Amino acid sequence: MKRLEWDWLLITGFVVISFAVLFVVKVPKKRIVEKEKTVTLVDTIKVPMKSVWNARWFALTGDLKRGGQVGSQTLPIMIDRDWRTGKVFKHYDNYIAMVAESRIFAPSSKSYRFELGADDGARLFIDDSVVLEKDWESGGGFRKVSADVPLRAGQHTMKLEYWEKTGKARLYFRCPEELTQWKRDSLVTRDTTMMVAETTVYKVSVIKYVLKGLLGEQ
Ligand SMILES: [Ca+2]
Repeated sequence: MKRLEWDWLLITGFVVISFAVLFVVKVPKKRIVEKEKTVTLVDTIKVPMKSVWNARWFALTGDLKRGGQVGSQTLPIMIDRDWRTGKVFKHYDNYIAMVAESRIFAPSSKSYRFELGADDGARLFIDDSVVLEKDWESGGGFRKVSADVPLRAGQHTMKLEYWEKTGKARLYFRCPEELTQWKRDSLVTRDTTMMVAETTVYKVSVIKYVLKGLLGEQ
């Protein structure tokens, strides 16, 4: 075989092998695609809140101190219970005491009127300070007391203490309705399906890649 024929054979072989390699070798390419996906969204919703009293009842000792707890109950925030000489809680008609706690929310900074009435003794705390007291030490027949209490805007805690020794029994509490209803922010999550842009890496053979480049295809 002549030298020239060998050269052509080598060149042809080289071209054929090169194309074969180009077809086989893959190169990675990126593209952005839209995919339908389930995503979790977090929303803020307003939850209506209403104040209630979480009350615990105690036996009252002979020296007018709270003894052991005898039960608990939830009471509406506005109280007007007139037990007269009947049962106050469970089978207790005498020597019974209560401690109730609640939260209120002042819509603006100003004074709000609170009323308390009791037979025998009661007192009201707001944020751990006594703001109203009805015969707490001495007891006695039913009587109402009231006070205008300055509150800064926002949430406050209330504690109501009450005791009944003997005879008639009654408890009364009032405060502005606007303090007892408010809305609280609450986070909720929900799943929803939406189109999401996503980068996908895929491989393309070199020859197709070159041809696409030449043809201007994406
Ligand atoms: Ca009494």
